[in-house]
Amino acid sequence: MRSNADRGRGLGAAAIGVGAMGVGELIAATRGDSLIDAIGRVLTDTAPVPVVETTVALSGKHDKIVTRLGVGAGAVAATVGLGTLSDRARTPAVAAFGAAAAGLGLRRPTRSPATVAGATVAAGVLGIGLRRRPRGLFGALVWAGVGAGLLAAARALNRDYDRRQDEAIHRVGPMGGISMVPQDGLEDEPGLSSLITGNRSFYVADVNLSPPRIDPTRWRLSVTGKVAHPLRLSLAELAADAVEFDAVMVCVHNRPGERRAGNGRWYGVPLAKVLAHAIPETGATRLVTRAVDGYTISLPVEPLRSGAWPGYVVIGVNGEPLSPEHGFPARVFVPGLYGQYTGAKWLAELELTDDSHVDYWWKRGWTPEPMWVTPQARIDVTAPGRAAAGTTSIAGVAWAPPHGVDAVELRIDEGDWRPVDLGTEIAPAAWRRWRTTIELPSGEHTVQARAISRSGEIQDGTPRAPFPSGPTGFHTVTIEV
Ligand SMILES: Nc1nc2c(c(=O)[nH]1)N[C@H]1C(S)=C(S)[C@@H](COP(=O)(O)O)O[C@H]1N2
Ligand SMILES: [Mo]
Repeated sequence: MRSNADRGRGLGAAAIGVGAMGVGELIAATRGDSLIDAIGRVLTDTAPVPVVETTVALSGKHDKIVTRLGVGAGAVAATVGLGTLSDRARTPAVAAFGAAAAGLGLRRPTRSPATVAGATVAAGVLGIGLRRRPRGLFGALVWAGVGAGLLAAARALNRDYDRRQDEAIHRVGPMGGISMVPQDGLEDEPGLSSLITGNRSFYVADVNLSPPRIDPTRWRLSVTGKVAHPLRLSLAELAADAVEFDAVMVCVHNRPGERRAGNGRWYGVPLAKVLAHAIPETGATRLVTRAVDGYTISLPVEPLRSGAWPGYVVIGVNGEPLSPEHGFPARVFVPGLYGQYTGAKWLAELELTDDSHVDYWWKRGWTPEPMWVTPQARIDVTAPGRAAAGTTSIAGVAWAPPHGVDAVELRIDEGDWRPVDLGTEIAPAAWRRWRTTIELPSGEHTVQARAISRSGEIQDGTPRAPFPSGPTGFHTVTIEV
């Protein structure tokens, strides 16, 4: 049985854990880095796929906060464990713990001396704290309180770095411009998603806990590997060749009805153009898109070079530079491919290589070849019809990039599929809004929507989880009339 003394020791050790974490985090934050985020990234990269998939499914858009809290809880649990060891056994265990954490700061290419220092000092504080143990509840409160204060200070320091990054992005100035706000004729439908998703409401999906910060004046895009003309391109050089295009980006985790999809007016340089400048050598079959932190997604060279897949180095969206979360200063986007396969945000390098390259998601068990987004319709609105009493207004968005949406159909209570009215198509690769008004007998009804692509693909209604080849199923909404 656990005695009160045991419980007190556990609490004391947990408090020391919070204190040590605060010290480590503050030291890392003096350089805008974070020990917690470094640990979180390693967990994301190495956790078993079912754990990652469950976290993504349950935490929705709060995945990053949930991961951070998990790291904090794990670190505190580890200190409680260390606290149960004898003094002799604990010293090497704390040292190993510290060395492992410090090792994260050495990971290339994002090496962070501040993270190494933070982890080392935190381990020292932990060792000393566990040896001398706070006396009673008061001691524990002091450790925990100081730790929490240091964590808050670290957060404030990091916010300051974020603010400076925002200012640097602001100085870049506009990137393209929505000269004409596109319209599709469904502007008067309350509750319907906007035709163009705002930059602030655009979903964020990546393996980083916080976006890398990049100085746009020093940043260059390197085009390397099997090319006759290696290139180093500045943001201004890219902007000189950029064009605007409308397209929906969809995360492979987007189950029917979810909001991990956004429609943007993007600004970018066609990859065919970049490749024409670089001149791939024979044997250059893969284009590796590499982020500043080493993350890679690769694409086949041939269809990009010929333009069969219209890919872009994107440097702006909706008239602005990319935001930090969405990959500033540049990312690769091939409309029609799931976000996970479409190319890296925070782009550092385009490397032309052969088929021996193995991508991040491939290592994680996902289908290795680039996967195309399947047609999907989402129901945004089910509301009493405004035109006549007893009617119901149903509206939503649908996508089938790159071919375009040919039709959206609804069925009520698993009856026959009936077509709905479509908004004007702004581009085949963009999402298309739709709406209809129906009359329903009072009672409870299920409404389902499906999209049909211009290439003739009909949305598959079989419910299927995203891993490993993308989700299928219908968005199903229950309404009470
Ligand atoms: N460097 C980098 N690029 C990345 C990712 C990532 O984890 N790291 N995630 C990809 C995934 S899974 C998606 S869905 C899109 C999301 O882009 P968004 O966050 O701008 O919506 O970015 C892609 N590019
Ligand atoms: Mo994704």
